[in-house]
Amino acid sequence: MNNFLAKKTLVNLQREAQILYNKAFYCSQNHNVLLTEKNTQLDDNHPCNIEVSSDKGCVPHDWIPENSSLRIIYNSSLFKNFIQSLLSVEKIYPYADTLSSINYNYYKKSQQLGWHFDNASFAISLMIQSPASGGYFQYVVNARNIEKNILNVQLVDSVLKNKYPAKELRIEEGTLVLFYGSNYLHRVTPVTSNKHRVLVTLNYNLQKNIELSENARLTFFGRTH
Ligand SMILES: O=C(O)CCC(=O)C(=O)O
Ligand SMILES: [Fe+2]
Repeated sequence: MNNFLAKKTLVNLQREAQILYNKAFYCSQNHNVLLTEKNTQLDDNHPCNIEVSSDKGCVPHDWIPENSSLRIIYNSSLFKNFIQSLLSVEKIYPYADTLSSINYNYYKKSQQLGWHFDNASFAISLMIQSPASGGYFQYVVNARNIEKNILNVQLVDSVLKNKYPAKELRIEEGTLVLFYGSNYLHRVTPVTSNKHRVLVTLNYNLQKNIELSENARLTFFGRTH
């Protein structure tokens, strides 16, 4: 959804992102598309064992200012109702830990996110600053059906070998993006401009009192609380 943010809000959030920029924790890791440990039952070059790399900076929820527009959007019944009806779910809940609900993500020149499926079933993000070049969001729909425990291994294989024409979004600043992260294979291509990419993820759960695992918090935020 283009122009989800009003121009004035976008400008304020770009300023907020700039102020928080040096609070970001940078993580760089290799992982497979499933974000799991290596499966020793399978070959090293099986698509589920092939490693790709990801590196980005993250500012966790507890750094988001109390009066930030992001908190207003995130907590708003109007916004939550909209998401609930889109997803056809009863209710969505914030994370129970202090770090995981709203996150700023920073991708500097050459940083990227390798091909993966999310653990969370749906992803909601707001583009705050688009890079001048690179940093494109690419995706392949229906590469997995997690509800039925089906993975299209051949499709994943051809995507990883760059033999499949993935769809690409050049997301404009102020755009809200929603996708089924656990069923869409997706990545962010390396940023190639000095202007970095800044994106906010708005993270909810379908159940109450869910925390992101301590391991994941350490990886992405550099601390557990
Ligand atoms: O930055 C994006 O556009 C996507 C982010 C993403 O896929 C993730 O954080 O898992
Ligand atoms: Fe993702």
